[in-house]
Amino acid sequence: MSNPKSDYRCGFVSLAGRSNVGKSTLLNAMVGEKLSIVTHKTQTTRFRQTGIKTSDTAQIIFIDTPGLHRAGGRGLNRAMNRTALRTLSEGDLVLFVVESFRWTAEDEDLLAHLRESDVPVIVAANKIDLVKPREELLPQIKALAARMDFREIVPVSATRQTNLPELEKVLIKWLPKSPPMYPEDQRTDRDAQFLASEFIREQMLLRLQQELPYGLQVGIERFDDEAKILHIGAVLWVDRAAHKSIVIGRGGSMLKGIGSAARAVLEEHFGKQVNLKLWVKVRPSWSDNSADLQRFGYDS
Ligand SMILES: Nc1nc2c(ncn2[C@@H]2O[C@H](COP(=O)(O)OP(=O)(O)OP(=O)(O)O)[C@@H](O)[C@H]2O)c(=O)[nH]1
Ligand SMILES: [Mg+2]
Repeated sequence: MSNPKSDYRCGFVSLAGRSNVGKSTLLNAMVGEKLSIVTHKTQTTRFRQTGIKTSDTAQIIFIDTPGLHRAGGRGLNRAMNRTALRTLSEGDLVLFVVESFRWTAEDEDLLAHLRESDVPVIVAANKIDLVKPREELLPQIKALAARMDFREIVPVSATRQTNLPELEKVLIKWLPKSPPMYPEDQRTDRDAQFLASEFIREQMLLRLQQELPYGLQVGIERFDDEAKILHIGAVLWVDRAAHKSIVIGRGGSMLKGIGSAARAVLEEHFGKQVNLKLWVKVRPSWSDNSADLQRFGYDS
């Protein structure tokens, strides 16, 4: 690392918040690279993901988590909530992401956990681009400040990239003094196969309707990185036999659409031609089976 100065700061920032507030969007915007998948649907993030931002003065390691949620008693929901809550105590700081204009019972659930923890909490009041008129923002921030003794509250818009340098400054201020933990050019600690499976799952979430996405899982079976072409073979798991034909679609059209969109994203990310092969398989009720959950990499 080029900067051996003793006042260098480095640490882990856990992103916490209910589903859909914009945690993953914020991670990508802060790191400047798409590492965590984003959709308009709830419960998009299912696994812990990291994003590393390195500058001359600090290295911030963001940990993205599944949104804490009340819905559903399936093993999958419990596993996701476990990941979310465990990550809270893992960080040097918690970045509590909320929608600046909306406070719900699930925000309140998370607040109860944050009150009990010793980790300093900074709030990112996100989606300020949706606050209209703009004068509404100040009372919203005041209402947030009254909920807990947060270290700081920073209004931001992750999609418009508003106020992100300010947020970065605040985070660095609260990080411990430490040399960097990762090489300067490393953006995440997850491997290429994990990213590939997530990019494929993102395209399925975007294309499939309603309940179906929650029973989807992607398993990488082949990942051969040759000089000019990357061969990826993946199984798209569904948890009900009836869902298999939906994912394949009429004459294979849905699967083709998922495949070509995913291939474009993968080629962009890996910077080379991708040969992508997808299969659909049924694993009945995997989302409520602890052995299957473990096999797919969920918190058991
Ligand atoms: N208008 C607006 N939309 C945003 C902003 N940040 C995120 N979004 C949108 O909010 C939706 C959810 O974003 P995500 O980043 O997937 O939210 P998340 O908190 O990671 O959600 P889970 O992974 O389900 O917990 C997406 O449609 C984003 O485009 C923002 O600053 N402004
Ligand atoms: Mg997310």
